[in-house]
Amino acid sequence: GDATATSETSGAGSERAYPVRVTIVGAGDVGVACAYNLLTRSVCSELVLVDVLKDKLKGHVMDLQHGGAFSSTRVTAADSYADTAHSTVCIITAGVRQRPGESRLELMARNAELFKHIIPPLVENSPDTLLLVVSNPVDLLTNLAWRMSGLPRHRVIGSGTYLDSSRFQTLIAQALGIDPISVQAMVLGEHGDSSFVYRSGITVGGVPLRKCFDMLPQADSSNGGFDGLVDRVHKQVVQAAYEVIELKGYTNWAIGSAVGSIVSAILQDQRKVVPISTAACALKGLESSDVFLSLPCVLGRNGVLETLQILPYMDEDERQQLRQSIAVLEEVVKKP
Ligand code: 6V0
Repeated sequence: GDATATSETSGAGSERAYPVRVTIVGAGDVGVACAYNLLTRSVCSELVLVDVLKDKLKGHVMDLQHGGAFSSTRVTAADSYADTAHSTVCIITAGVRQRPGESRLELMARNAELFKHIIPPLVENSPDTLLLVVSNPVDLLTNLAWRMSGLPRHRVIGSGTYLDSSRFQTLIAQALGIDPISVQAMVLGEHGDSSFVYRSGITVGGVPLRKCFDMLPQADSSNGGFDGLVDRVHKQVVQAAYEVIELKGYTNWAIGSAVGSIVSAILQDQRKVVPISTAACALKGLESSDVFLSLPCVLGRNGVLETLQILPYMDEDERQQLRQSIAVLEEVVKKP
């Protein structure tokens, strides 16, 4: 780990070094799963948790602190946003969940209201921070957080379809009888119903899956072969959250793993290529778009170092699906 390294200091000319501090706003089921995943990685020296429910916050922080003999990360509960000062990364998992019958737009309105109390004080105390939005609808809220924060675009990201991609890789691997880590695949676009699989880019051990499909242990050439499997698994991915929520009430462990991986990539300047929510205008050909959605990004200490220019490498129907995902998000943004 790199837990004792110092973060960039705020303000030019400042000599003071600060610990590598990561703040998580929202100590609900998702926030706590993110905290636990980060603790086990020992990538930061300090983890600060913020929540409006003070007793629940205190209980979670005490419980996490009691594992102190097994982790080099110190966990604290913030009394106020002043305690989050000089955070290298701020993760936002605060937010209400959808009520039965509530539209995404209505959820957006409620969570947008909440962000007014979160983003300004966070950025005021950590002017050089990177924001990682997890709260849903994640693409719209990442866009909002960027607008409210005044931070450059490359320093505001959303977890986006990184989780969907892991779900996809895992389910494809299960179907083929191989290890998920050996499957490279990206789900892109909106973290939601209009997400799509970058199917021409799916590889197994570096070989395009479309080409090596029949050679894999459990590949079933009936049922539409490669395309049939991709379609079925993508449907399962879109349904995954609804299914888990039906069974246990919420999802948290997989998103916690995804967030742990994103934050490690940032703190260790890994320059890892990940599908995360970013400004679509970074893609040549989409310069006029003002939405955020998931595209493959090179992620490092300064946030999004590069958005991969994949448009020319996409099949025409994939480009169409990307435009469709953008249209869905633009529609919501435009509504008064
Ligand atoms: P939860 O368990 O209700 O936790 C939310 C927490 O936020 C609660 O503890 C609240 O007290 C807290 N909170 C509310 N307002 C504030 C505020 N102003 N300041 C600080 N804290 C506040 O919800 P859960 O943790 O299950 O989900 C949180 C959000 O993550 C929701 O919007 C989910 O929809 C979203 N998810 C996003 C995922 C993704 O892939 N992007 C995955 C799972 C959930």
